[in-house]
Amino acid sequence: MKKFPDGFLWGAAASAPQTEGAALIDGKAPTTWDKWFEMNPEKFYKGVGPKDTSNVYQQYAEDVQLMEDMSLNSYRTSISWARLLPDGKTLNQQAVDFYRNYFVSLIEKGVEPIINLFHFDMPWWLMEKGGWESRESVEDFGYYAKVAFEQFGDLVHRWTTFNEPIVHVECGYLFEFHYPAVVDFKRAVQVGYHTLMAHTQAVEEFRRGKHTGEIGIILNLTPVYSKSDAPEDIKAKDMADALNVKSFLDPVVLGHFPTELVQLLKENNLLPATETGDKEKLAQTTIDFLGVNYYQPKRVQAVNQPAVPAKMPSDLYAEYDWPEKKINPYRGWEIYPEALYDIAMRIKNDYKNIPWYVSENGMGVAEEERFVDEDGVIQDDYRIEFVQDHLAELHKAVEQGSHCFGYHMWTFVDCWSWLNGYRNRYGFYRVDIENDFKRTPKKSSFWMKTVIENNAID
Ligand code: BGP
Repeated sequence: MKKFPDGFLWGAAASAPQTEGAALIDGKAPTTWDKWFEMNPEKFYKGVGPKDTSNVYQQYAEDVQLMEDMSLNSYRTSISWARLLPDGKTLNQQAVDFYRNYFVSLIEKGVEPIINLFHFDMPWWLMEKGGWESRESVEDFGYYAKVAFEQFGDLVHRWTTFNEPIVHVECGYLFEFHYPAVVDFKRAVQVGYHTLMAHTQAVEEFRRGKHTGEIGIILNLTPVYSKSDAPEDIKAKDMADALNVKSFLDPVVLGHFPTELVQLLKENNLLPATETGDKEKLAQTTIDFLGVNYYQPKRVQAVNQPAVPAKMPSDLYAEYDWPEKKINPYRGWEIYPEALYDIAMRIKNDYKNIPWYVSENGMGVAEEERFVDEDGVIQDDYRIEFVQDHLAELHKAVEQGSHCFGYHMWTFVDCWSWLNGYRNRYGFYRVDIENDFKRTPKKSSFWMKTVIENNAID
């Protein structure tokens, strides 16, 4: 048996916009997702938008009971900014009541709520004034964070500011997967910069309010591997790493930007507009703990014909299709558990061995109904193998001193996922969206319960 440390957090992660539903009731204002769906429903897989998602707004009590049945001791979700403060200023009491009831019911079942503030769900009123492109977003986010800490600080002791901030930067301003779907490297950098400053503002509010507990951020630390040891491939890897990993990791943990990133942005005319005092603020707001989402690594090689200045990240490095890679055939993503060990040791060696946890890991499967047996249970042995292999790598790193305090799967009940809708299923529980959102356990939920109760894997 490979034992994990006492008190290890075992749980699952989700987000408000992907699970709550109730998109436009009880005072909630629209987000970019609600509006985008209204404008272009055909962009969303099978035309399923953010309106219902997994109906957690109505069914959270049932889910919390299932979490207790599965012996989960923690659960991460987010607050919807547009629900809590529909116009950015006025507190929506119905939202306060909903979240307080939700968090209390988790706590009563022995499940610690870890609460995130922003998971790609920009309120529409803020988008209309430029979203993260506008410097005003920093103050607006700080105010929202302050209100959230005041309203729920007695119930929540682990807060995170953002989930995968690089994703709304690249998906919204480079790759057209999120609204406003523009393609502009310079604007993307500015959006990233303001997001980071909004994070520092929230950390400052948390500490100023003398709230108990800890504050952190959730980053997708996609490790980058180069095709070869040739200097040009290594250079491509370093650029990809500076843009995708160090860009957020260094400032939040070390309190400053990596010099190679500043240099890279300078050379390509991509430096963002800043304000006096930003640097000092970064240095003063380093985090207490880190959440790490890991799905698959990034493999890169040098580009054939670099464009100077770079118009897109693909002018700086090219994706590399590693011939030996193992693929999840049901989602197309690479499966490479060894990267979790590499991440863990990098945090230990280069990032002050800061306390961290796996805030998302998981295996998406398209058309998962095909694995249902005659009793209605999805036989997801592929997911069990996936988790087992990742936990083995994590365990090795913990044995070697990496300060990892938990492991969360994406996700608890199948949930809606942006333009992908319900295409890729990740949950321990299947959700039947055509049948009153009925939850049915998958085989992995029984297996995971044993892991949790033993605090160990075989
Ligand atoms: C992560 C996000 C989640 C979720 C997950 C699965 O990056 O934090 O919100 O969407 O990816 O993604 P997908 O459903 O596209 O497979």
